[in-house]
Amino acid sequence: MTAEDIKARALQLGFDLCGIAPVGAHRELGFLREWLDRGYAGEMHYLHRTADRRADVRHVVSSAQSVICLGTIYNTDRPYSTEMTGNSQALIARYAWGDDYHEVIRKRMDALVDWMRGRSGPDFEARSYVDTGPVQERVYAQHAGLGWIGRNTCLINPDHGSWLFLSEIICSLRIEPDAPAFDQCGTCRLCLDSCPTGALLEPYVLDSTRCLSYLTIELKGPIPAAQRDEIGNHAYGCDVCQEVCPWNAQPATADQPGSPWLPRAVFDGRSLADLWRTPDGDLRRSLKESAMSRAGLKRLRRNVAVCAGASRDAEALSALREVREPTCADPLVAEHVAWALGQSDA
Ligand code: B12
Ligand code: SF4
Ligand code: SF4
Repeated sequence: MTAEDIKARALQLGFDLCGIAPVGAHRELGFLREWLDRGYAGEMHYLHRTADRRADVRHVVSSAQSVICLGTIYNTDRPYSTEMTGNSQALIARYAWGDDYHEVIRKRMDALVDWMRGRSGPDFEARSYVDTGPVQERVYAQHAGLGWIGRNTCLINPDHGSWLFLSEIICSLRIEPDAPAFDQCGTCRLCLDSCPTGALLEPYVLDSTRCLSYLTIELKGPIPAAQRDEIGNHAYGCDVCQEVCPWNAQPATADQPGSPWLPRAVFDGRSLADLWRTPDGDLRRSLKESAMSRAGLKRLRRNVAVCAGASRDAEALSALREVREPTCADPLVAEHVAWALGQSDA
């Protein structure tokens, strides 16, 4: 089984990119420790707990020789948040619009591992991850030639842009590696200059505690009061530092019929007011098996409430006053509603 055989099979299974990285002490793996020490992980304690394993995939699979890196395009042809005028739309990061990528991609990887196992000896060992494993996915993807880690810290493929899910199979086979991708950011710094919160402190360095993606998705408790105004109408995640990137100016899309990444109706171009007025039951059904299921309904309502206050959108603020679905009474949500209504009076 050659690298070419594996790549051909990966494309047949629905992956858009496949490359092979060797295991090794790649230079970029070393940045994690300092990043954690500076407090940039915020409350994502799991990153501290697993830092030793993240330093090298051989701490995850001791017999590892190669990392098969896979990229899946999730973009669809909806406008970018940076192209929208006004602030009444509920902005939801495009990775979260469709089905839960963890599940969709896990099935494809399982099929690839089974296929490889059928062609390998009894010593074959493999472990596959999509997003949630103790692996610095972008570093291996860069060393597998899938793209480079840009100044916005995202992996950018020169042909497809950065709207890519990454996943990987760490395996015991010695497979011919690809050449690493090289940095093509040049003199550009659009992402750094456009980030609404200044979370990109310097090229390649992101402080999660200032990133809207962290504040609206990862943070479980209240959003710090001092940061609420910066949320604007970003109701779930943020795409700004990728939308402004020239490599995403003519992005590839996954728009074919039946694509799991097409937006669910509830999240497709809806206003903050519409989203808030949607009954809990409908929201729960739409969140089920979507990428947004992780953060859940309360955090979504918390975010929409903050957006209403931060954007001072009159319709969204009226919706906040009128709608009394059960989750609106949750203490976390209610406190953010009170804050938002306070902004309208200010
Ligand atoms: C924690 C995490 C987050 C955190 C922190 C993000 C971050 N930049 O670290 C938060 C919650 C903020 C986040 C946000 C998002 N995430 Co996220 N996240 C992760 C996760 C679980 C770990 C990332 C990690 O290890 N961070 C630690 C720091 C040290 O890494 P880093 O910032 O990437 O820094 C690297 C480089 O910048 C470089 N570097 C650092 N300093 C320097 C200095 C120099 C000089 C050089 C040359 C290089 C360099 O080396 C570092 C090595 O890792 C990965 C999945 C995984 N297991 O890898 C997904 C992952 C990175 N996220 C992903 C996505 C889609 C997002 C969002 C787009 C979601 C959204 N729309 O809201 C945003 C993008 C924000 C952004 N600009 O990164 C994708 C990215 C796909 C891609 N094309 O890159 C991943 C790979 C998940 C996946 N499997 O698809 N995420
Ligand atoms: S995702 Fe948004 S808030 Fe986070 S670094 Fe990028 S532009 Fe800034
Ligand atoms: S916006 Fe410019 S600097 Fe930022 S990642 Fe894209 S090319 Fe690199």
